[in-house]
Amino acid sequence: MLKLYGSARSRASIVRWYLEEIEADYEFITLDMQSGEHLKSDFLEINPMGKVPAIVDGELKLWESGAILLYVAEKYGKMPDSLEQKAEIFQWVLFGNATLGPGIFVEASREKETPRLLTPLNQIFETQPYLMGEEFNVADVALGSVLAYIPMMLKLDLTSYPNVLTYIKRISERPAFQKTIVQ
Ligand SMILES: N[C@@H](CCC(=O)N[C@@H](CS)C(=O)NCC(=O)O)C(=O)O
Repeated sequence: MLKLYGSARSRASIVRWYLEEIEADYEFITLDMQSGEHLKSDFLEINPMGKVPAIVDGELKLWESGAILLYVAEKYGKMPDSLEQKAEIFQWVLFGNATLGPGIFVEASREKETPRLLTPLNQIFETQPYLMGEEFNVADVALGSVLAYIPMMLKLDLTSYPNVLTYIKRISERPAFQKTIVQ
């Protein structure tokens, strides 16, 4: 069974959210990060960077939430068959983790990046309920978790982006989100 390593308030919740969405069998292994369990040799053998989330699935040890989400979607969840459609999912997962997250959560870039990044997202959600159209997929977990963490963690006024707010509400109401994303 797939083992997911993390702690309650960590990015492991994002992977958990997706595992619950697809009703995958997994074991959640809680590391005591306060006492530095993630920096001890047992865990460093899984992720030498000493960060969570990480998974062990058979022989595979994998870390970085985006890479884990894409692997899990391909193996246990739902991925389109065509490379072009897959590539669009890769794009959104990487954008969420590498551009949107740092753009908004790193204070130095927040003021400049928030309107640049949220305006086009607001336009996308004006015409469709999910990132890639009518159907929720793993890209919504990667990008949606970044968006959903904004009101939880920052005092940022999102009223200029009403469709983004509606999207955050829509994904937050999903049972798997409620079960896994700690508020
Ligand atoms: N980009 C990584 C970030 C991983 C990360 O920074 N995880 C934090 C918890 S949310 C962590 O393990 N911090 C412990 C540390 O840096 O010592 C991902 O998305 O997996």
